[in-house]
Amino acid sequence: MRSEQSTTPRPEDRFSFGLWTVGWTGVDPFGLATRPALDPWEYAGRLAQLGAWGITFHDNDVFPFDADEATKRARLARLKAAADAAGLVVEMVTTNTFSHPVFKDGGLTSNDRSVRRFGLRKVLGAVDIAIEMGATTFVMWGGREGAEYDGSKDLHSAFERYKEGVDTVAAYIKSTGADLRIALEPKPNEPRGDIFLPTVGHALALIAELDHGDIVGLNPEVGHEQMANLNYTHQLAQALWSGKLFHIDLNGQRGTKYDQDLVFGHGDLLSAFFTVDLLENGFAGNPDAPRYTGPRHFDYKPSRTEHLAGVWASAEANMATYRLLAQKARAFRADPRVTEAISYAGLFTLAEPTLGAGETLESFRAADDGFDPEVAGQRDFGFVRLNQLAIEHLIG
Ligand SMILES: [Mn+2]
Repeated sequence: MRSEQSTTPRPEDRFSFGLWTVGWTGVDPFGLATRPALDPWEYAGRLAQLGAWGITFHDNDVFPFDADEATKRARLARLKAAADAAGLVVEMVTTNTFSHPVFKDGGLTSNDRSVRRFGLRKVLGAVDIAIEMGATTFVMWGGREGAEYDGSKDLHSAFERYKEGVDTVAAYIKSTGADLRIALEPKPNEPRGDIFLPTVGHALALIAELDHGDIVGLNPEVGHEQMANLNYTHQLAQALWSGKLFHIDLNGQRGTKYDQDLVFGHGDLLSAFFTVDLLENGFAGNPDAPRYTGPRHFDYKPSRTEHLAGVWASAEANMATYRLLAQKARAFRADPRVTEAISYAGLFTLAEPTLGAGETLESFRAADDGFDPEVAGQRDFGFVRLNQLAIEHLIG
């Protein structure tokens, strides 16, 4: 039963928003701004009124690229004071290494070494801000780290420089003793033709090569994975399994097209249901498996057709949709028909190791399990019935 109570956000939901989300004025490659720009503390205050628990920002969401030190300090202090007064947590800070023309070929992997040195200093400066704000996650989205032309980069050197950059930032964070971890955010393309670390899997592979990879994990975004035609819930699952799901960016995307940044659930709703099911209920066949415990962070854009009333309505829509899906996912798991269907489908037996405890490879290969492939081939898994139960809970 839908009620006002059921969609009202609560602090324990830990909903957070980037200031650049509600702060997007609607500028796109084809059109001018459709809304006025407010000050960052105005967005923060409004998000708190709507029931958000936290905010996040890029350095240049708060002060201009060319701001002097006094301006930076004044604007950061004003935002922090507004957040504190509203009871908002600044849970994540990140760096803008994509807007200014200097970053047109990347911040950490530009072919121009002087740009890389400038970019790395800017990222380290944002780490200082993150620590000052008490943030626990530092996102690195390398939106301009990439290429349009295969001949324009020595790709081996590009990966070396990406590793050097992330390792330098991670080592600096460790040297400060701050409770802060890096979360890499994969994206396949846009703004570059091909962005390095296009998917969760690519980012995990880079992390495995780092000297300081222990404090480096992932910030997977719904739309970024779906732009690559990948299954977002699977990407979250593998990051969790790897102990690397540090942060999430929730939004909506409809298939393999430009980055839409729709409200969460306004793209692939069934995928959003199973994403929330994983986040709220954990893995269905293995209650002891790792769970995501971080904020529910939204990285969306209010469509440029909306004015300010629509901006606030769309921010509320993210939280309401999440809460509705969480209620439905809980009801789904509590349904005895679902428990039976999950068991019938074999999810619990997948948790059992394939080899027996202490079983040697020699005895395993010689063993006669009495297995009959013709009989096993006739097994019915009931996956469709299980999926239909999800549909019934989702739209019923
Ligand atoms: Mn994002």
